[in-house]
Amino acid sequence: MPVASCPVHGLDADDLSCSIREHVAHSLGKRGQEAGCRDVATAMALTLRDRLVDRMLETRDRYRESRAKRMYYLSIEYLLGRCLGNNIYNMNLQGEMAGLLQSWGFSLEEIREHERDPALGNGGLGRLAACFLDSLATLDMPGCGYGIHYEYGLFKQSIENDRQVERPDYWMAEGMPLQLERRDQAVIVPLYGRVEDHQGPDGGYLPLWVDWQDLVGVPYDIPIVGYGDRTVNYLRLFAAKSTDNFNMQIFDQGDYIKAIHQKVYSELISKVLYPSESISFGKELRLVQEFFLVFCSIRDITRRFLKQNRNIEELPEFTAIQLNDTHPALAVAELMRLLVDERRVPWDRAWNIVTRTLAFTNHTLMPEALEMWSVELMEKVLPRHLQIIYEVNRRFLDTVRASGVTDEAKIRRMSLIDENGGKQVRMAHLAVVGSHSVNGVSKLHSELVKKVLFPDYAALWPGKFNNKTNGITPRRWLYKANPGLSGLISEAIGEDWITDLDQLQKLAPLAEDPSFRERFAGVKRAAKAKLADYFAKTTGIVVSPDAVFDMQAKRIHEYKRQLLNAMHVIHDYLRVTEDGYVPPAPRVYVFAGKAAPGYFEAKEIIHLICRLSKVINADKRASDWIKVVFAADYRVSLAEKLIPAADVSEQISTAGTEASGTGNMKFSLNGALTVGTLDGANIEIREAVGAENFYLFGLTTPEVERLLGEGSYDPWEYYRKHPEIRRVLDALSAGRFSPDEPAVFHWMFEKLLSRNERYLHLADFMTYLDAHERIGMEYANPDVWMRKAALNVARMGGFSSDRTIREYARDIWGIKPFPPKGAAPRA
Ligand code: T68
Repeated sequence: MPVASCPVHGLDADDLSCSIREHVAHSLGKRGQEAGCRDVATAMALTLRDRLVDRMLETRDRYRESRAKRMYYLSIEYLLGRCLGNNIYNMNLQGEMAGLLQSWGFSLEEIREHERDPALGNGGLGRLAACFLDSLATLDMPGCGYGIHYEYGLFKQSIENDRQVERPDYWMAEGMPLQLERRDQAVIVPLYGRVEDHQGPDGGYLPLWVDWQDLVGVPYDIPIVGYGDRTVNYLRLFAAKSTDNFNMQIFDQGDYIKAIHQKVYSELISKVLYPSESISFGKELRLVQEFFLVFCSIRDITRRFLKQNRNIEELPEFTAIQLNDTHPALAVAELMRLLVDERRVPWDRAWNIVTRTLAFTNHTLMPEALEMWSVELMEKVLPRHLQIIYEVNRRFLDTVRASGVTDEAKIRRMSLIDENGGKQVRMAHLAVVGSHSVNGVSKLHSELVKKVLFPDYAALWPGKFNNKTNGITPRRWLYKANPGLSGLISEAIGEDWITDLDQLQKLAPLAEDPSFRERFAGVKRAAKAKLADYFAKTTGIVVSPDAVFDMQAKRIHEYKRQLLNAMHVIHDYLRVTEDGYVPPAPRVYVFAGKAAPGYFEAKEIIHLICRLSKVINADKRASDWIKVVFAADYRVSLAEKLIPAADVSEQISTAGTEASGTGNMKFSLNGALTVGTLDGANIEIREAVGAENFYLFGLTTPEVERLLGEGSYDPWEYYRKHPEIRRVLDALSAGRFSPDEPAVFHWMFEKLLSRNERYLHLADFMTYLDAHERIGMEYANPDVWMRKAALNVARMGGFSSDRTIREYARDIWGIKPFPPKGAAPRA
């Protein structure tokens, strides 16, 4: 039919008002006066969606006409956070929307609180993917995301009897007005079955994957608008549905029930996000999820490519695919299968296409997180892919041997198949061998990827390995989350920083200006007062905005060392209550984060923090000086409340364990000072903001490696030598914070004093105390403190995800910006 001739939806207040009221009437079926907050929020989202879809079609045409090379980001997780506010800010409609809402008796903030966070991710990896989508669209780059449309996102956390309780997160309970269902582009996904050997029409070997079961992947598109509303890309999430083959012959009730079971199983595939970010799961359903993502995405990508280009051999000229960790690493085998089996491309040429298209990012060094799948399971679920992996391995090991390697131990180490015990496919090796680029996510991490994870590969292909230090989008993490600070910045240096974060440097001279510092301090205090209200409302705990807000917000994990922080809290408390110590400034210790449901130690760390909060907040001798808050259900929208109010950011992982960290960047960009180790991106943050504006402590990575390597770590030595350590550990083990269950934290005492305590808490404890001494002293002098805080903001420009995306685009993807006609490319 002819193209719609109605005008593109307008963006002025009258158009918006008209459209919102239209949606209340015709999409929600309500009269204006019946519409409550939730209805208004939905109608606003639909109103914006109309405009986003116009712009999305325009963007698609623009890319098509320029035959742009595209990048597809494959990630099993996306932590988008709420979309409504973000879209409003990126479209610069906050003034219009706030005005309209006010005239109807609502506020933008209360409306935004009605949106559920889509929490389709665990932590840093999923949030990074979301920041990248924002930057790609802002930079007008042809890049979109592929993922899974989980029905249940990451569990909701509440605290009951001082312990974490998990509840399902049915995030679409109120619908997801922003998404577009694309049933017409559904994909049929084969699984299980077996391979039969046949001869193809060309006489060559033709393996046939037969007797497979199928399910359907239905795409849902979420528009991703860049800042300034110039480009709208999208995130495509696939939901698993059963095929409609119910009209098959059913002979008896048993067959019918079996068929229904099959349907239930199909729909299980996208039912729930696995709730851990640090262990590999080894579960069949997870393997099926990974394949489901890969199959649907590769199908979609090649279908799209073939629509514009007949010659599949040109795929790498027009397509880049980034694998976000190993979860989508089956893409190597699936793209090979599609090329070799379906399109009959000879193996060598197919391999060339695959390796020029794919690139891989590693996000962890933790051995327990490295994915391996048993050969047995893979043979059951993906028989043809297993064959392909074996063939890739055979050819790869031949080339290794041909390059002169004779050391069989080395060949075994490099193999895609681990044969120490039951045979397993090493997904990281598959990803490295099948990609033209392998990157880590901070300078230190990228070095360790070469040295610790893949030394043999790095020797074989030194040019393949590179670094792309993570970044965060300044739109969500400063412009929208912290309107106070962002207003102050724009007043001082204009608005260009929003898309060119290096402009923040212009604030550096202002850090020397007492009147600017005063305004800066005022903004921080206002954010703290607002958070204090939130705490009072949600936890009943009353805190003073004049205290130091000291925060650790991230997943709970032993390597991140929330326990080190908790030990410091105990130390502080005992000093005040037993030694009569008077601190230079009161402190509020804020903790937030979820523990994987099966991770006992992490859950007990939450339990300890909640007990500390109860005991300390109720103790009159301490409560003027120390408060402890555990902010439940950490998620993107809570991060947006916490971060603007932080004075101190705790980035205290054992050196060499945190790949990068991105929370560290968000806090520092919002004017918190970091207390941190030389780990991940902390190192680069410290270089950028200046050593004098960062509280460093702890062992370095080589020192950690030495202690662990030699097995010479002796925690008892620290215990004997330092009365501070003794006092804290003895209090823990004596049940001081758990009088009803006196032995409940004893395991911590034992573990912290065990020779194989991998995270070396006691080795770093005394220098950690020193760093906090300095923090206390310097905070008490607002001139000194606010200068440091302002310099942190001024010098964080390099940590914009725009910078990261430009580096990926230039070094790995070979994609360029395609701004709309007449618009200048971003700086
Ligand atoms: C994080 N990894 C790193 N993993 O821990 C963090 N893992 O240092 C880094 O800044 C961030 O990635 C971004 O690069 C994760 O978040 C996961 O979430 C994850 C999920 C499933 C399985 C394994």
